[in-house]
Amino acid sequence: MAFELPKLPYAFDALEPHIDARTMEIHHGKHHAGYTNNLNNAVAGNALEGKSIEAVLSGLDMTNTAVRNNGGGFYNHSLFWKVMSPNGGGKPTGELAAAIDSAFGSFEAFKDVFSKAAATRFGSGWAWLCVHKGGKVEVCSTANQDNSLMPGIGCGGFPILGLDVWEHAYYLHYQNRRPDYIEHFYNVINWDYVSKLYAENK
Ligand code: MN3
Repeated sequence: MAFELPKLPYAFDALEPHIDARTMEIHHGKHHAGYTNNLNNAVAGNALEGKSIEAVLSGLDMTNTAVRNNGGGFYNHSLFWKVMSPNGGGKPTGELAAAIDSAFGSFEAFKDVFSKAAATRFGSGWAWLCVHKGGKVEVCSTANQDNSLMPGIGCGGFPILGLDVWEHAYYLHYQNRRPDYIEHFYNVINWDYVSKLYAENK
């Protein structure tokens, strides 16, 4: 069974004004579609074919750049669409809010750490909120399409919130103003979904 590009769970323009429709259209229809096709080509006819994406990434030979880049791209974007919502924004509640307060002191302090991780990632990559077994949360960032499911990333735990800081994610609307894009991201975060991932993977 080949990997399939997941449908966007909302319209291209649903996240405006924070993320513009044209960016969403190209990001999903060209970039994510490209990672998906290239991943399928990279696993076709070898031992990785038919495995789940989680199994592919967690057992990855990191020198296999085609699977590393495209498997990461496939997984990361599949998560990215789901952690955003036109009804998003606000703050987490319940046990995720408590874990964030415990790790960072407050939601505002978490935002500072997460925004800094996203802003200071040089070149292309992602900022993450991850959960460790036991429930502790951690912020980190990775280069390119790497994520914390891959071996030896040094950014532990399961990714429950990811922010794409590749220029293709924001350049049409924000040009070089990555910090503005990061600030607007908080208006579309789907904390209900992030909380669900927290509960399932803590
Ligand atoms: Mn992207």
